[in-house]
Amino acid sequence: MTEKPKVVVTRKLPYAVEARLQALFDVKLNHDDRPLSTAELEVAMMGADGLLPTVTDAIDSDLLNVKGRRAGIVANFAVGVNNIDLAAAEAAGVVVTNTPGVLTDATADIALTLMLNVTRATWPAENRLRRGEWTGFAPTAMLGSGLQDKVLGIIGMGRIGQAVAKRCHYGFGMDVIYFNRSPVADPGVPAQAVESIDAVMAEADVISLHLPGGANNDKVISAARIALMKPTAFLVNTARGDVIDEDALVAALQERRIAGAGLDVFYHEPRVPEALRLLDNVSLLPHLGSATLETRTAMGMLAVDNLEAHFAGRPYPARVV
Ligand code: 8YV
Repeated sequence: MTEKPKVVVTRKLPYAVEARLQALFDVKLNHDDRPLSTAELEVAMMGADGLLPTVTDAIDSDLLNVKGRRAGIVANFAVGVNNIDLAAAEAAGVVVTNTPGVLTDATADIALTLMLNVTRATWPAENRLRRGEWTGFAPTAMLGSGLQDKVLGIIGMGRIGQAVAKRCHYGFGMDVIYFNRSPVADPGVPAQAVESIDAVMAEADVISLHLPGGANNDKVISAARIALMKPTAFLVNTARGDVIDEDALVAALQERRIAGAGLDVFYHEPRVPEALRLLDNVSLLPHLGSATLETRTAMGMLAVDNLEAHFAGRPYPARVV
């Protein structure tokens, strides 16, 4: 009997995924579910044929070039690959795969959750109720803003951007504008492409970000761009924290230069600035975009499909490098 390929899994995964991994590979599971140290990741790269990391594992050039590296594939448990140095992977001849498609709906749902939370100001209202401070119905108290007929601006009209646009247009009667760096043949929803990020920032009532993180988009939503927003506009981010200049956003929110923000991702996760946590015009979630059992299972299964294809020499379902 030929030996099974050895795979290291950096975090605890849904049961069905771990069961399949165990059936297919000689697998080291991480049941403590604590992030591996750099030294542990190095050992994994040297001793295993493949690695199944999450976005919290930094797969950098040192790791990809560690002396005696055996791993030929990094099958990321995420659609985002900003935790991996792709150029270094390519140079080192390491295959990188991801999990697109399967988390589109779950992430779009969280964007809508944040959008509704922040436009309807549900958090301060619920907080008031929980503190026992609700004194009863009042016609002018705790008023939010409606979404109907407002302009949704999408920055990054890929799968998740389109899924958010569909929900907002067909579900809430919003008009959609978007910016995408390359033309989108069919956004799947009536939507108007605009020429720049600045145009979205200036024209939209609710802006939802769906662009990749990493060096190319670092703080692309800059202080200057935040300053273009209407004072009545809201910003929603379910993409990556590093696409926003977080300090500039906090300042704009504190000074009420914009109406509010809904954030699922942060610049230095899991650290969320205290200044942000103290604001009542924000809704904050701890990176829940793909956090359903169904979605995390589907992500794991796709990562396993990628590993299986690698070791069988078949085409990869989702290869990035
Ligand atoms: C993941 C995500 O759950 O896929 C992504 O890019 O941001 C989330 O869906 C998370 O990154 C864990 O790897």
